[in-house]
Amino acid sequence: MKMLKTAVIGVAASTVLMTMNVFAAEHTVTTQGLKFSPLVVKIAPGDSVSWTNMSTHNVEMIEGLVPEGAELFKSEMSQDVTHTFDKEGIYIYKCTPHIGAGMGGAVIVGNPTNLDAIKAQDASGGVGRIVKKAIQEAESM
Ligand SMILES: [Cu+2]
Repeated sequence: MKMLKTAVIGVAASTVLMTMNVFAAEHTVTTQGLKFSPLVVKIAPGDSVSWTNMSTHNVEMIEGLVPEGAELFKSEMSQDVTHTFDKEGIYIYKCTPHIGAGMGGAVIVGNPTNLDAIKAQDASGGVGRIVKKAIQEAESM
């Protein structure tokens, strides 16, 4: 009887998880030296990205380089972190202490709805190089 009860609870729990997000996937970005790899990840709305090996790093979304109305997510230093992206568009982020060395990356969620807005920002330096890569990826979709 105990086994049956456990099985019933198990089925109920997995049904809840499936109802929440049937197709959600989790993607991983790993730091290698002062780089995020992969530099650009393409995901579907509702998917998550996990940043790992964050020894002396963090993730900070850059104002004006995320979809309008999207949260300006910033993670704790030196902590692995997972973030779920619901709003479509391109998100450019930096590692706060290492953006001078060009450490940052991009997440493209669904369609790159804010491509024109990001081009209009005319970002330069370390951020500019990340933006250029993200635009290349977005235009090849
Ligand atoms: Cu860093």
